[in-house]
Amino acid sequence: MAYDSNDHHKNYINAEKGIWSWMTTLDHKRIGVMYLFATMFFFAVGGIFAMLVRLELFKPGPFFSPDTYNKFFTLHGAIMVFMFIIPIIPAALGNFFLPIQIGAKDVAFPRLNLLSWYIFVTGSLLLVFSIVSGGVDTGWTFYTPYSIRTATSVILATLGVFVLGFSGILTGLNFVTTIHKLRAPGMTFHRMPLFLWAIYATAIIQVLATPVIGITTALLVMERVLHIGFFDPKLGGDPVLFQHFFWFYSHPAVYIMILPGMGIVSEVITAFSKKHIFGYHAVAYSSLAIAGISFIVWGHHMFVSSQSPLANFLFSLLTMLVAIPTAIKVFNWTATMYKGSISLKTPMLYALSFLFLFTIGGLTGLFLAAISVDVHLHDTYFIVAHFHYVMMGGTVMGLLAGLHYWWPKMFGRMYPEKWGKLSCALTFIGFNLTFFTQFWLGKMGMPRRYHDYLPEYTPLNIASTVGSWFIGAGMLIMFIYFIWSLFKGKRASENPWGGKTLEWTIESPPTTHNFHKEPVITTGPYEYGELKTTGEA
Ligand code: HEM
Ligand SMILES: [Cu+2]
Repeated sequence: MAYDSNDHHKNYINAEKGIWSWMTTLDHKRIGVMYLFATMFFFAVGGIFAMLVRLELFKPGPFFSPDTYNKFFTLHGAIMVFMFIIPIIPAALGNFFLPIQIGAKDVAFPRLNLLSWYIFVTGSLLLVFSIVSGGVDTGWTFYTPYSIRTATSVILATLGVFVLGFSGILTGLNFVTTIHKLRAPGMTFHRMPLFLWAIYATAIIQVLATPVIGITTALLVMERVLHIGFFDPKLGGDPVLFQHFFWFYSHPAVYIMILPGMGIVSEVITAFSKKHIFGYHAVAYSSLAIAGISFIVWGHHMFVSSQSPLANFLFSLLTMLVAIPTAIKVFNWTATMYKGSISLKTPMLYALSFLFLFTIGGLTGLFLAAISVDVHLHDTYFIVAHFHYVMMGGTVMGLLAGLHYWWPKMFGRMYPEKWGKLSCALTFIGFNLTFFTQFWLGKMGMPRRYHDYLPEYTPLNIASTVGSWFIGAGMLIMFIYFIWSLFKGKRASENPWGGKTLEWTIESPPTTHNFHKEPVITTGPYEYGELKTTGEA
């Protein structure tokens, strides 16, 4: 079945019919769509828990019981991190666009790809089942010794994380192999779209870091079930060891979360500025640099956990290094827009939101990397604000930029532009109301993870909760118009944005084999003709 189809009405969606054809599909695009639906569903579930957390904090005094509150924020965090933000961009959008952007028919191991999806669903079900069987109250970090001693469903939840990890590792392996082996003739590394450099760097972290969380959760389960002392002092273990293991994975994991978002922003900013990206090589290699440095900074989560002053000093210094490749990207995106012909469509609005919010998130990370500041701000709402500015202000905004950008290609239908802008505006305003206030609360000393607070924190908490309603409204509108557009949206042309990467040269939606004949690549990914001003390859 080589490139033989010239029937233009057949595409990957209607090529085969019935639920079974989806459940057994080996098509990377269908698998990407299946990931998209699953992860967006979990985004909604995690979002509902977030609204409940904010509801409790609307005013002092209990609304839910303290125990219920603990379960809400744990499930919110665990679902958002492990079932939404880590998988969604690589597994949904990466799966769909990686093969197309290198001019290939599929990923290197299509069966493994499908298996990864099933593993993902299995892990997610285990985690979801922990909700039904009483919930978990440890926080998404599962810190010991509490996680050894609590009577809640820690075993189910950590098994879920363990299984989900395999899905990520296998997807990462698949992507690294695909990029090395299946690039079309002429598609050199330096002609790859920057989204793929980001996905490549991410895949390397996924393969190298994820086994560590797998082993850590396995040890935790062994300690709970067999009472072997790894982490609990009562059994002769060391709780700080858990923190080392946990962050040895979870700091690199925050780059699993952000790098793909950065990759999307590189695509969207060039496409909507109609300009060659400024500093292609710098942006590409900074992804690899970030991936490398991400492995040697984990101790910045443990400045107050009995680390030696020397270790603290070194981790502080190394953490600050991350800012260099990060700032290189921010600079180059900004320079790309300079004198560009900018069109403020929804994807670009989300990309600009990313730029603005991620910069605040990254800069506050630098504050926290300074030990003397972190000692005061550790475990306060300042931390909550910092990581939401990077994870939601960064990754989620990048994801939504990419989702709107690629929606016409994936489903052959346009989303409604006016509603897109409205939803983006609501989300942006709501986001800042929800989380900027938390920097302030943290600075005033409000601790994180408490179900109640002192009266002096009330006004800012009210503002924060009201902000969460704006976000909720914005996201609800988006969910509705996306589903509406699947059936009623205006038909999309091949290239509604004038993009220059390979996916814009094929039909919307693509055929099962992507290309009618194998493309031969002779130019770089961002050749916007006469507006090309940087003179780079
Ligand atoms: C310039 C880059 C960054 C720097 C310098 C930085 C620095 C830090 C530091 C020092 C902390 C520890 C604060 C404490 O607990 O006392 C921290 C916490 C955190 N950061 Fe970042 N960060 C950066 C980017 C990111 C990114 C890109 C993400 C995610 C996408 C992220 C997610 C988090 C999370 C989730 C926590 C809190 C974890 C927890 O205790 O639950 N950070 N960051
Ligand atoms: Cu970190």
